[in-house]
Amino acid sequence: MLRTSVFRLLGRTGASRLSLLEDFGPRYYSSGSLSAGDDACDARTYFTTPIFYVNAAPHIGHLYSALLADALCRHRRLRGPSTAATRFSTGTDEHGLKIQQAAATAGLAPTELCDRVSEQFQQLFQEAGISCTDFIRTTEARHRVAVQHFWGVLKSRGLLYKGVYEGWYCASDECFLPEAKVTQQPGPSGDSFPVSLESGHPVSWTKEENYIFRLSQFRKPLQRWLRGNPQAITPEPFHHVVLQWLDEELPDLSVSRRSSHLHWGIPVPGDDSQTIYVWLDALVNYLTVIGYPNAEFKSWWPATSHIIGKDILKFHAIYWPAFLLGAGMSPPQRIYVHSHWTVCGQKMSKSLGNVVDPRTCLNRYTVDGFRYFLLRQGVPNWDCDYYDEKVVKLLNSELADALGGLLNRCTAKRINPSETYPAFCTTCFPSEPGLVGPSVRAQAEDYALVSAVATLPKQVADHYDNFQIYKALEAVSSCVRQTNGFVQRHAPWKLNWESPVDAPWLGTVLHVALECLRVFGTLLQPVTPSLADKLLSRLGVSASERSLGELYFLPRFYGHPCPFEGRRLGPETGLLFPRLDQSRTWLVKAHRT
Ligand code: ME8
Repeated sequence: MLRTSVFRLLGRTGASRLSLLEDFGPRYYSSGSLSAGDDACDARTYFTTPIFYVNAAPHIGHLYSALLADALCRHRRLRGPSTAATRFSTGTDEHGLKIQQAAATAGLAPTELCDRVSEQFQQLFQEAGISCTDFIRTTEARHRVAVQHFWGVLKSRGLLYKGVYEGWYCASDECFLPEAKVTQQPGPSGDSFPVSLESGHPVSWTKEENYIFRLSQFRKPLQRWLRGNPQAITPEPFHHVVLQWLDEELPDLSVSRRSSHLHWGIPVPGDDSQTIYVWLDALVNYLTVIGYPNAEFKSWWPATSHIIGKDILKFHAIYWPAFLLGAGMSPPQRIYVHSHWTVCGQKMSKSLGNVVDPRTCLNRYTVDGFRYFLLRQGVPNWDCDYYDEKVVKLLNSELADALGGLLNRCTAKRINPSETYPAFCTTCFPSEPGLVGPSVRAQAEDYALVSAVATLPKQVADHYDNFQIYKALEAVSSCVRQTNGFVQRHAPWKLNWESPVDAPWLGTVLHVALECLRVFGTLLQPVTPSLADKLLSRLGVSASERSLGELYFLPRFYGHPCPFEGRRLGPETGLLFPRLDQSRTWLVKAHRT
């Protein structure tokens, strides 16, 4: 649609055409709505990942959660106006029965286990380039203060009462389950034991006097919130699921456990015989990070985007907004939900021995390679299957061959001996398509390429807004293919710099291809930061020219000066992404045996 409109615009003649280009051209090709002046971008945004349980080492699913948040946050920063407008937190969830039991099984004090595994998450995230501004551990003193304060607010508003809770509890998922969500599973010796229908984890019967939260009061307010904010939960199917849950009965929720049973947690203020329910404790981390209960937290709340996996949707989309409403606060602005990674068709689990270690993957496929793979192949709406052959195939075809090959073709010394950004010739490639003349060389497909790349930043931003990062990468990849087709079609290696006829067109072909590469490099920064840096540095694009607000694609085509024309290319001539050897694909097979 945009392509048609720009052609309509370009189709006008004479002075009016020029003034229209002045008025509208730059907005069209500079990804106008993505730039610094944009209202949405002036506002602050606070991105969060879930905080990760420390009962076991991180796996690729955890890294995926963090990468999605990282890419969203980096993309938001690219839109400007300044990185100070974003905050990005992650951390570890260290209390509760699950951790208490894991420490006992490992023969460790809970603090020892927490320190050890929390450190593994921090190391992984550092290695993977997760650009978080905050890392929180729920065992920190600041968090205890925040949770106990939040509890006090709920109590003072009459939302907590003492009552007897009787029912199933799943320690692995740290949740209560109604009878209908429990089934019997046959054990190895023929006897059966009760498990959660959803997760398959064992459950046990509990009967305790606890503090209970009046969750049932919040069914209607939650429905109103979701119906009034259709984008609150993205992708849409998850929004729909939550509304369906809210059509059912919403019983009150037990929010504490007897301390004699659960000692590893935050005590209920004024009642040491009870420990605060780990999910209430964990969810408040999002407030602790931004300074709650001090008033400073208000500058970041509720401008919050939570990134979560589908298994913890109920906690974030029902319990958390209900707690917040109960405390007199607004629910978070957005909840982005993703699905899970399976391995060779199976759920990842310690007992199956198929857990994929993300640090091994980062070493094997490089940080940028593995980031690209997870974000390009991970689809939020459905589970995705991991196996090594898939990684090698994708990275070789899209990063090494298509993108790396394109860069190499346009910058290699034999084709670009002056190693500069060549000039664009408006006579060879006039802005009006369909012109004929002896020096006109551009063809219809070339105009299609320019139009596709010009609209790419907006398309990518829309995909980010809809939490479809894989579609953003698919769109970039498709434009890379189109650009390779452009270079192939005009075979610059057959043109001669010495010929006055060939030279302007040869320069134009390279100029257009480099401009496309500049757009790809800019748009890939949130996903493959080092690779994008290498690409942009090779093109001679300085650090201050890499934001979306600065992305004036192919200005010469639109009648504007191009700051890159004649500029020297960067000195780094190495491969952008080295091809991977198929024989490196034994990681998952090794796990399977
Ligand atoms: O749930 N594929 O922590 P967690 C993709 N502590 N994502 C996966 C996955 C997989 N195979 N397995 C897990 C918790 N995840 C709580 C959160 S937040 C206040 C408290 C994702 O370590 C999962 O969906 O079990 C979740 O988003 C995240 O990893 C943390 O899971």
